[in-house]
Amino acid sequence: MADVVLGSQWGDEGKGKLVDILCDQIDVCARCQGGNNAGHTIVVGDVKYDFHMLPSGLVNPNCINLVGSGVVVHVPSFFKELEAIEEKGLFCRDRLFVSSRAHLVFDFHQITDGLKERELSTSNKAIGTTGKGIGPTYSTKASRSGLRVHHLVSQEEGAWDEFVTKFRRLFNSRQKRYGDFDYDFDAELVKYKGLADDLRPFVVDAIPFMHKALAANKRILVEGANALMLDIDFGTYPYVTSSNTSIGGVCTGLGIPPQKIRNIYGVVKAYTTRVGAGPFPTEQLNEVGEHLQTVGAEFGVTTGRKRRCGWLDLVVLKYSTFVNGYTSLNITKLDVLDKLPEIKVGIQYRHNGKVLESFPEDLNVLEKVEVEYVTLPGWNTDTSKCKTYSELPQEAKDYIEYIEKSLGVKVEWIGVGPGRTSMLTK
Ligand code: 2SA
Ligand code: GDP
Ligand code: MG
Repeated sequence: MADVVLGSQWGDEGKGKLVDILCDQIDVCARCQGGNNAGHTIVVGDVKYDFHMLPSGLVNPNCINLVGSGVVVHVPSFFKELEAIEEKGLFCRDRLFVSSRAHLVFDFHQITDGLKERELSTSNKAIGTTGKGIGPTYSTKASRSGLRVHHLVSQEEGAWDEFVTKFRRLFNSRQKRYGDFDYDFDAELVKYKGLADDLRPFVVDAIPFMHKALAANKRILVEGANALMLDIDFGTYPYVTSSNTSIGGVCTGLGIPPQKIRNIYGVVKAYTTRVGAGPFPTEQLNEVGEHLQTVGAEFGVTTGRKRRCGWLDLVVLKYSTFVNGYTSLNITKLDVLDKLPEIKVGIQYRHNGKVLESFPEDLNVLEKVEVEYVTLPGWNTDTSKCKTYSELPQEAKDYIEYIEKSLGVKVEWIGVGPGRTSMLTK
C-alpha cells in the first residue's frame, strides 16, 4: 500500500521533514508531480538538505527513490542536485530511479517561463513562478509536443535522430512564439548526447516498478510537492503551478490505482504562507506578518524569495480536506507562534454580507471577501524544547485541538522545530 504526504495550503508546510521521518519505515519513496520548483528542507543534526526534484527519501539509506512519470525533469539540474547531496556525504545513485515517461524540461522552457512572466508583468499579472520552466513544460506535454525521458535515452535504431528532430521542432515552435531568444541549439544537442548516457542507468519503466513494489507489499510513501491551493484545477487559478498537486496527481503521476492508497497525510503549517503572486485572504501586511516571516525564516528554498505570511485559514483547510481527504494531519511550525500574545484563525469568508459555502473559484470574489476570525490565546512559552504532546502548554494544545475539531481530522504529529527530532506525536 502507498501512503501519501500532501501540502494542504500554498506550499512550504514542511512536507520534506515529515517524509524524511516517515522514510525510516519506508521501502520506496516516490515523487509524482512538479519538478525542481519544489524546495523540501530536511535538517539532520548540523546537516541541512534542500531537495528540489529528487525525493526526500534519499536521506534514509534503506529507502529506494523514484522520480515518477508525472514529474518534469531538467536533466542538468537532476545531476546538479545529486552532486550537491553527494558533497554532503550522501551517496545514493544506486537507489535512485527516474521514470521513462517523465517529461523533459529544457533550458528553453526555463527561458520562456521568464519571457511569459515578463509579458504578464506588463499588465501586472505575473504569476511569480520559480522560473524553472515548469509551466512551459507541462504546456508542451499537454499540447503533445513534449519530449520524455525515453526519447532521450532510447537506444533503438534512429532514436537519436528522432530526438533531434523533435527537439528542433519544439525549440522552433518556442522561438516562433517568443521571438529569437538567445539559445545555442547545437551546443545543447551535444550536451544532451552526453546527458543521455549519464541518465540511462537511472531510467526505469515506472509502471511495473511500482506494481512490483505494491505486489511485494513494500511500504511506499508518495511525496507531494507544492500544495493543494497551487493545484492546476483546484488552486487559485491562474496563480497556481501547472500540475495536479492534489491526491489525483498521485494516481496520474505514478500509475497506481486509488485503492492502493492508504493514509493521506495533510501537512498544515500552524499559520499560512504563500510565495509568488495571487490571492491570500488571511495575509497580514503588518507586524504580525513580519513576525511570522522573521521567526519562521520564511524564505523560498528554491528562489530565496520572501514568503508572504498570514493567519491560519480554516476555509482553505476545509476546502483542502474536501479535495484530498486527509486521514490525519501534521501541524508544523507551532513553535513559530510561541511569542504571539493572541492567535487568530480565519473561520469563514463573507461576500456582500453573505457567508460563502466554500473557498470561491472566482478571483474577483476572493479579492472582496471579508475574513471572519476567532481569536485564541497565545501561550508565550518556548515549545521548541517539548518532547511530548503532554509537555505543550495548554493553550497550544487547545489550538491544535481547535484545528482538529474544525476539520474533523485527527492531528497525528506536531512540529516544534526544523530538526528531525522536533516532531511530537499526539
Ligand atoms: P511554478 O514555478 O510555475 O511552479 O510557479 C507557479 C506558482 O507556484 C508556486 N510555487 C511554490 N510555492 C511554494 N514553494 C515552492 N517551492 C519553493 C520553496 C519556492 C521558492 O520551497 O520555497 O523557492 O520560491 C513553490 N514552487 C512553485 C510559485 O511561487 C508560483 O506562485
Ligand atoms: P516543504 O516544501 O513543505 O518541504 O517545506 P520547506 O522546506 O519549503 O519549508 C519549511 C521550512 O520550515 C524549512 O526550512 C524547514 O526546515 C522548516 N520547518 C519544518 N518544520 C518545522 C517546525 O516544526 N518548526 C520550525 N521552526 N521549522 C520547521
Ligand atoms: Mg518548499
